[in-house]
Amino acid sequence: MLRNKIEAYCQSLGLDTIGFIPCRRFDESAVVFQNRKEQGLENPFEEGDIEKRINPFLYMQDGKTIISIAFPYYTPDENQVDNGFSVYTKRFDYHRVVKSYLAKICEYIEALGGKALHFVDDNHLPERYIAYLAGIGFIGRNNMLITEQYGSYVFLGEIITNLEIECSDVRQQTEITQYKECGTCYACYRACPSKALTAAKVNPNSCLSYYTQKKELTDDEIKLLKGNIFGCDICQRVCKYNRTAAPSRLPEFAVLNFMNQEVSTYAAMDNKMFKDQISHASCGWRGKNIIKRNAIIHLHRKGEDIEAYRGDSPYINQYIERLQGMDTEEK
Ligand code: B12
Repeated sequence: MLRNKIEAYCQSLGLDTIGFIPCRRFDESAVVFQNRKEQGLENPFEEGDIEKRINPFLYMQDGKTIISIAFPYYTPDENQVDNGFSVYTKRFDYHRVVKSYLAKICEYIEALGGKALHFVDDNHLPERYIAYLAGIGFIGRNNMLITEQYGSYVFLGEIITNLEIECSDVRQQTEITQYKECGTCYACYRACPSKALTAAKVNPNSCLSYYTQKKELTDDEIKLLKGNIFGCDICQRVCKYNRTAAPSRLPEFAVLNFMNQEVSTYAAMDNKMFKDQISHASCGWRGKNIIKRNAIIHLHRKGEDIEAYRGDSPYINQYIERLQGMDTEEK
């Protein structure tokens, strides 16, 4: 059976959380995306054109099956410095790592006689929804796709193929927002400092992860950053399903030494350090100055003198001046 062959090949690469759904339009998602748009909940990093988000045939006209694959990335490491970088940013750029695995699986599918296209984050399809339908995991109140084995510390990648492959059991869409697996646990709602997660709505525009990536921050947003330099894991750290998460077996996701340094190193980062090191990590795509700015905010919050980090960049200097007139200190 094709499915067994593909699963066995993925297993040989160390990937064991895989699901298959028929390739179809996600018309039911259009309503969800339209409602969010109207409520001002669409995030600037999301695709605004709904058709591109719900129609996989735009990417492969004769697509028959979508394969969803989870890529575990958490590795416990006693020597980790808590420096404000979220778990995923301390590793090699996941787009590149995940793509390298998906490209091998596509080659395998092509050898079986099919066409195959792979995606990670670079398509506009709803990756969590697809993973949910494919049985990879469930959606938690923290909005994360949570797997049984690895908790929520997984990236999601997909392959569209024109091969007809036996699919996973169809899951009920209505169950998504019932959060059955979370039960009476509301730890993430309580922990989220900016109340991006509440019973009323999930608002990605007030997610701290988004603040760390935003070009311009208001004073309130600066005060709320809570020491995060890139990404935010607060809602994942408090999740009970992550307490027992199995470590990733993918060697590419080992912690990078250059992402495990003291905060002052990033506040003082020059172009060479960015180019040779940081640009290769998952936060690299956002450029040097946003990371540098957030590191300086982190130090100011700790009560440190940030004057020494002034340099050639008007953007950084302007943030230093603003911070010097503000009280951001950790209370
Ligand atoms: C934009 C974006 C962000 C934005 C907005 C996040 C958000 N809450 O939507 C920001 C920058 C804030 C962000 C943060 C993070 N992100 Co992000 N992000 C994306 C991106 C590019 C699009 C997400 C999107 O469309 N959001 C809109 C909302 C509505 O969709 P969603 O929550 O992703 O999925 C829901 C809808 O699709 C809905 N849905 C769709 N159709 C239908 C139909 C019906 C009937 C129903 C009921 C529901 C439904 O069901 C899903 C579950 O609720 C995806 C990649 C992708 N193409 O999907 C990665 C992605 C979601 N991010 C990812 C990660 C890892 C993160 C962070 C953990 C990084 C970090 N440490 O800071 C945080 C997590 C924050 C959080 N708690 O959600 C992973 C998630 C992996 C996982 N296990 O869930 C993804 C899938 C990237 C990847 N390829 O691995 N992200």
